[in-house]
Amino acid sequence: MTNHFIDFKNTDVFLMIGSNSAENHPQAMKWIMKAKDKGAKLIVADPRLTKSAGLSDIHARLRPGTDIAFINGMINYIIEKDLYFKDYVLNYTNASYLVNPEYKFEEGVFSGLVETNGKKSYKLDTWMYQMEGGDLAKDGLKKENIKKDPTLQDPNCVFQILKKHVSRYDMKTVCKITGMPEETFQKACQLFASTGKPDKAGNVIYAMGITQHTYGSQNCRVLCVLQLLLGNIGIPGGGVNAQRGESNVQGSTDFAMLNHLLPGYNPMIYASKHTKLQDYLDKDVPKTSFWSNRGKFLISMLKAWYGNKATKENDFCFDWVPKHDGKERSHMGIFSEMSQGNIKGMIAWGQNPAVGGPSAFQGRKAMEKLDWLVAVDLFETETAAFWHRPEADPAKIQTEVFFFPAAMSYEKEGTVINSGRWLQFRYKAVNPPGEAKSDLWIADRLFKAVKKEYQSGGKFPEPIRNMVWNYDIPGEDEPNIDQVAVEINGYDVATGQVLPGFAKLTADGSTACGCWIHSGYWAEDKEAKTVAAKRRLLKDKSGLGLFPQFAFAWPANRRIVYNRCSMDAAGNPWNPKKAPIKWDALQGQWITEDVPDFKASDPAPEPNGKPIPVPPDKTVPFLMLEEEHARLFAVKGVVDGPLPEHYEPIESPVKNLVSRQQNMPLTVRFKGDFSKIAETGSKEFPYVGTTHRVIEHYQSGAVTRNCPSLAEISAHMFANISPKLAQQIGVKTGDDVVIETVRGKITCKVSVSGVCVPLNVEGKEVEVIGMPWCFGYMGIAKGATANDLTPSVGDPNTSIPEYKAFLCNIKKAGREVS
Ligand SMILES: Nc1nc2c(c(=O)[nH]1)N[C@H]1C(S)=C(S)[C@@H](COP(=O)(O)OP(=O)(O)OC[C@H]3O[C@@H](n4cnc5c(=O)[nH]c(N)nc54)[C@H](O)[C@@H]3O)O[C@H]1N2
Ligand SMILES: Nc1nc2c(c(=O)[nH]1)N[C@H]1C(S)=C(S)[C@@H](COP(=O)(O)OP(=O)(O)OC[C@H]3O[C@@H](n4cnc5c(=O)[nH]c(N)nc54)[C@H](O)[C@@H]3O)O[C@H]1N2
Ligand SMILES: [Mo]
Repeated sequence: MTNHFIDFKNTDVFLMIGSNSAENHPQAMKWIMKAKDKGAKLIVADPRLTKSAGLSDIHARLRPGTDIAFINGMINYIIEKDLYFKDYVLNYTNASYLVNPEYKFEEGVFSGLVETNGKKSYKLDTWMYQMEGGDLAKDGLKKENIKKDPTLQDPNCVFQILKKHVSRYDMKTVCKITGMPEETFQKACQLFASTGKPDKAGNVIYAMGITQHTYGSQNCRVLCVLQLLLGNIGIPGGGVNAQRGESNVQGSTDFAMLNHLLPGYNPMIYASKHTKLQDYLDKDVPKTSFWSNRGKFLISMLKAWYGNKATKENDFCFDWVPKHDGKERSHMGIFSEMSQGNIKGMIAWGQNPAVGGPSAFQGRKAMEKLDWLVAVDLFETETAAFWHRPEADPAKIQTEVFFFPAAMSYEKEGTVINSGRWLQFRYKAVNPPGEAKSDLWIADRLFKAVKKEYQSGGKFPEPIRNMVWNYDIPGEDEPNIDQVAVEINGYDVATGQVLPGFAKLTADGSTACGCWIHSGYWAEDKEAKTVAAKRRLLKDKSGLGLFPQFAFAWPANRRIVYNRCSMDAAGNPWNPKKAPIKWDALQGQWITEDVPDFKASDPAPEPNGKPIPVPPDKTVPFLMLEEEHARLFAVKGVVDGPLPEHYEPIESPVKNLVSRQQNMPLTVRFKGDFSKIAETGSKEFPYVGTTHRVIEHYQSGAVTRNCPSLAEISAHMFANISPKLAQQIGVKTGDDVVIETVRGKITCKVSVSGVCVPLNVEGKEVEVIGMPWCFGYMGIAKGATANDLTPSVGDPNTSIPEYKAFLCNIKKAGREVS
């Protein structure tokens, strides 16, 4: 999130899109309702009438997978009616930048599309700016060197390119694609566009309805473009706010539980391009902007991992880090390899892919190819139990399965990071039952056992033997969690002293830091008499809900990122009533309630001298980007297009109306067991299926389906269908139905209500079927797994699967599915 939950109270209009906060993020909903009590309005864009939609002012019902059409249409409305925030757009975005005249967009395809060895990708050179002066290779995207047209009239300027691009998304076209009534579309546009004024805040809240598509990243991008045009980023009550998932999923991505990242969102090291440290510094450390510090973060991370062994002479042991081989190593990539017998063993640590993964039926079959499986979990999940699942013959499965019982979050201490980037330490409430141990304990013993094996040799023992691993407390069973925290936070190598924040990190090996963005969370707050992550001071001087001494918000305890944009160029707040920061021109100083997201002062010229304030005209709005202006047009950063464009989901009932390019050209696809896709407009599978969560169950349901009370109140797998479809197939609520896709079929109960209704898409009625994906064959409440139906195709930037839109058929159980 750019902002945070409490900040929602400052919002005037919410656009909740592809997120059902009332069920899945009740704390967010609490603050939304507080804002609503003060007159805020809520738009919910969702194919289903969710609990959130039930609380909305406008329910913008749309067909799954058509969000880009909807939002591009809204952007077109805003530009046509001149409702964008001009000062903001001109001063804080790249609207005025001129783009290479070779840039082209034709029939859904951007210039630069190439195909090598059957794999499509974009060459990015035609998406680049026109440069004047400077040397792109040497200076990077320095904004002074980029040609601009501040009148925004040049046909090659970003604003005109965007305007032309979205002009194809007129109301009629958008409504035909999305199935949204014109009146609803117009009302939603009007209401959200009203936040393009300096004193109004519009807030975009999104989640899995946006990301789980083959163009999920572009779905997120289009929301950013919208918010930039309305001047809604960096302001209280504004922002683009991803409602993250499991309570600590923010923490897991911060720590790079993703195959293409290192901790703190540094790019992964690739065998093909990084043979030595200098390659990384040359190729992946930008020449300008804040990220020019990346080398300090990487080297400090290597020091944290390899300690005294990491020296300048040996590239800080850069060579010891395992290198990515450039292949598809996401969840789907791994399961595809597994199905081909290329993976010997798997540790399923706090995950349940037998229920949660796409094409789960094929996924469970792939697991049979493993020699061994370790499950670290609270319960015997469907994954741990895959070898005795209903459809399998245990006698034929050779996989050796180990189960490590783990402690639940309340049974151990540690930090959890929420969607608002707050790191909060939690104490243990109760002891874990039986033999269950904390995940840290399990990791500690596992590492020590592996290290022991390497004492007698091994292929490449140095990184294992020399890894810093100093978490023992004499006489104690549990490893020293404080020591882990110090390593993550960063310390001075010579003195061992905890660092106050990432500004102190160096590239010379004198500092160590496991995850630079968290640096500062373990620093002492003298007033609170504890470290930042443990403090709970309820002080909110601004009244904006910033609570700067409650927990720690990464980076640098900043509560609202890009907060330079909450003021005009001269440092006057757009909305004086809601001002986290302002420039006091008389005194020549910044008055700050939040940590400035810009360089507010220069270091003192002499020891003990006061820092010198940097005046407003010397500050930049988006210091994380090389050009320091936000990208309406993305010259880099995404691989699949500089502007968001509507494509159909891989499985769709209709042809793409805006171009001849039916699908995202770079879609990640798989062969063999994971390749099955229904054809466009399939007669066999005429309905659009989508999956969602329910308040009673958590994720794959391992935790909640094992909880007797929750298992009782939500005991059955079901599908929501419209009354019209129910009549057509002859069912009523509670009947059993069979739902089938090209990949498999499931049997479940049907729920007939107005949650799903047919949508009028391109002149024909399209039925939507909604299914929760939380059921499986273990636990107290059992039910069919929706993921047996979902396709294994993914977004080219993130490889996230397309869980939210696919083709299916439905029949009353007992009748043949044709
Ligand atoms: N009770 C409960 N809370 C949870 C979880 C849980 O399992 N149970 N899971 C946690 C996790 S890990 C996550 S990631 C979050 C997820 O939180 P959400 O994203 O809110 O969860 P979903 O219900 O999967 O999807 C949200 C909505 O997207 C809609 N949708 C489907 N397709 C589309 C589309 O193409 N466009 C649009 N605009 N909407 C679409 C669905 O109808 C659904 O209402 O929730 C977290 N919180
Ligand atoms: N069709 C469809 N599929 C989806 C989604 C969707 O919207 N639609 N959403 C996707 C999303 S957003 C997500 S996040 C994934 C989730 O997919 P998974 O992560 O595979 O599913 P979970 O059920 O969250 O699995 C977490 C497991 O961790 C265990 N656990 C809980 N606490 C602890 C602990 O402290 N230590 C250990 N070791 N174990 C613990 C639980 O018992 C559970 O078995 O599913 C994805 N799958
Ligand atoms: Mo998630």
